[in-house]
Amino acid sequence: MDCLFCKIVDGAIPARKLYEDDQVVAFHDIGPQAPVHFLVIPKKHIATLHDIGEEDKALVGHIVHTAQRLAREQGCEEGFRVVMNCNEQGGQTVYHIHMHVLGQRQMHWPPG
Ligand code: D5M
Repeated sequence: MDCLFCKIVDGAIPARKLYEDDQVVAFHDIGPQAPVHFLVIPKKHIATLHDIGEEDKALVGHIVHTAQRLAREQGCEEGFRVVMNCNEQGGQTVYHIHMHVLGQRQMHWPPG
Protein backbone atom coordinates (compact mmCIF):
# COMPACT_ATOMS: atom_id res chain seq x y z
CA MET A 1 0.00 0.00 0.00
CA ASP A 2 1.35 3.37 -0.98
CA CYS A 3 0.91 5.15 2.34
CA LEU A 4 3.54 7.52 3.71
CA PHE A 5 2.74 6.83 7.35
CA CYS A 6 2.64 3.04 6.83
CA LYS A 7 6.18 3.44 5.49
CA ILE A 8 7.16 5.29 8.68
CA VAL A 9 5.58 2.47 10.72
CA ASP A 10 7.59 -0.08 8.70
CA GLY A 11 10.80 1.95 8.98
CA ALA A 12 11.04 2.36 5.19
CA ILE A 13 10.95 6.14 5.65
CA PRO A 14 12.85 7.64 8.60
CA ALA A 15 11.14 9.76 11.23
CA ARG A 16 12.20 11.40 14.48
CA LYS A 17 10.35 8.99 16.72
CA LEU A 18 9.33 9.93 20.24
CA TYR A 19 7.59 6.71 21.15
CA GLU A 20 6.56 3.35 19.73
CA ASP A 21 4.67 0.34 21.02
CA ASP A 22 2.73 -2.51 19.43
CA GLN A 23 -0.20 -0.23 18.51
CA VAL A 24 1.05 3.31 17.89
CA VAL A 25 4.03 5.40 16.78
CA ALA A 26 4.67 9.04 17.71
CA PHE A 27 7.12 11.23 15.78
CA HIS A 28 7.95 14.89 15.28
CA ASP A 29 6.04 16.62 12.47
CA ILE A 30 8.26 17.45 9.49
CA GLY A 31 6.84 21.00 9.29
CA PRO A 32 6.31 22.06 12.90
CA GLN A 33 3.60 24.67 13.54
CA ALA A 34 4.59 25.16 17.19
CA PRO A 35 7.71 24.61 19.31
CA VAL A 36 6.25 21.20 20.14
CA HIS A 37 4.49 19.50 17.22
CA PHE A 38 4.36 15.76 16.97
CA LEU A 39 1.97 13.20 15.50
CA VAL A 40 0.54 10.07 17.08
CA ILE A 41 -0.57 7.45 14.56
CA PRO A 42 -1.93 3.92 14.77
CA LYS A 43 0.22 1.20 13.24
CA LYS A 44 -2.99 -0.09 11.66
CA HIS A 45 -3.81 1.67 8.40
CA ILE A 46 -7.03 3.66 8.83
CA ALA A 47 -7.40 6.24 6.05
CA THR A 48 -9.66 8.85 7.68
CA LEU A 49 -11.72 9.43 10.81
CA HIS A 50 -14.74 8.26 8.77
CA ASP A 51 -13.11 4.83 8.59
CA ILE A 52 -12.81 4.24 12.35
CA GLY A 53 -14.88 1.21 13.31
CA GLU A 54 -16.35 -0.15 16.55
CA GLU A 55 -13.32 -2.43 16.78
CA ASP A 56 -10.99 0.60 16.79
CA LYS A 57 -12.40 2.33 19.88
CA ALA A 58 -9.70 1.08 22.24
CA LEU A 59 -7.00 1.97 19.71
CA VAL A 60 -8.32 5.54 19.42
CA GLY A 61 -8.34 5.79 23.21
CA HIS A 62 -4.74 4.64 23.25
CA ILE A 63 -3.83 7.34 20.71
CA VAL A 64 -5.39 10.03 22.93
CA HIS A 65 -3.72 8.69 26.05
CA THR A 66 -0.35 8.50 24.30
CA ALA A 67 -0.78 12.10 23.08
CA GLN A 68 -1.54 13.30 26.61
CA ARG A 69 1.38 11.43 28.17
CA LEU A 70 3.91 12.59 25.56
CA ALA A 71 2.62 16.18 25.67
CA ARG A 72 3.44 16.23 29.38
CA GLU A 73 6.86 14.71 28.71
CA GLN A 74 7.49 17.44 26.11
CA GLY A 75 6.85 20.14 28.71
CA CYS A 76 3.26 21.06 27.80
CA GLU A 77 1.90 21.14 31.36
CA GLU A 78 0.46 24.61 30.71
CA GLY A 79 -1.69 23.26 27.91
CA PHE A 80 -1.60 21.96 24.40
CA ARG A 81 -3.84 21.39 21.39
CA VAL A 82 -4.74 18.21 19.56
CA VAL A 83 -6.02 18.26 15.99
CA MET A 84 -7.28 15.52 13.71
CA ASN A 85 -8.10 16.64 10.19
CA CYS A 86 -10.62 14.60 8.19
CA ASN A 87 -10.71 14.57 4.40
CA GLU A 88 -10.01 17.41 2.01
CA GLN A 89 -12.38 19.94 3.52
CA GLY A 90 -10.97 19.18 6.96
CA GLY A 91 -7.46 19.89 5.72
CA GLN A 92 -6.19 16.29 5.70
CA THR A 93 -3.17 15.73 3.47
CA VAL A 94 -1.92 12.31 4.62
CA TYR A 95 -4.60 9.60 4.43
CA HIS A 96 -3.59 7.56 7.48
CA ILE A 97 -5.21 8.95 10.63
CA HIS A 98 -2.97 10.97 12.91
CA MET A 99 -3.39 13.13 15.95
CA HIS A 100 -1.42 16.37 15.84
CA VAL A 101 -0.16 17.53 19.25
CA LEU A 102 0.91 21.18 19.36
CA GLY A 103 2.25 23.05 22.34
CA GLN A 104 4.67 25.48 23.96
CA ARG A 105 2.93 28.51 22.48
CA GLN A 106 -0.40 30.29 22.98
CA MET A 107 -3.14 28.80 20.79
CA HIS A 108 -5.98 30.85 19.31
CA TRP A 109 -9.55 30.26 18.24
CA PRO A 110 -11.07 29.95 15.68
CA PRO A 111 -8.53 27.83 13.82
CA GLY A 112 -7.91 28.50 10.14
O1 D5M B 1 -1.17 16.52 8.40
C1 D5M B 1 -0.13 15.78 7.85
C2 D5M B 1 1.10 16.16 8.59
O2 D5M B 1 2.10 15.21 8.31
C3 D5M B 1 1.66 17.51 8.21
O3 D5M B 1 1.66 18.36 9.37
C4 D5M B 1 3.10 17.24 7.77
C5 D5M B 1 3.33 15.86 8.33
N1 D5M B 1 4.28 15.04 7.58
C6 D5M B 1 4.24 14.75 6.26
N2 D5M B 1 5.26 13.95 5.94
C7 D5M B 1 5.96 13.72 7.07
C8 D5M B 1 7.13 12.98 7.39
N3 D5M B 1 7.81 12.28 6.45
N4 D5M B 1 7.58 13.00 8.67
C9 D5M B 1 6.92 13.71 9.61
N5 D5M B 1 5.80 14.42 9.37
C10 D5M B 1 5.33 14.43 8.13
P1 D5M B 1 -2.64 16.59 7.82
O4 D5M B 1 -3.49 16.68 9.05
O5 D5M B 1 -2.90 15.38 6.99
O6 D5M B 1 -2.66 17.86 6.99
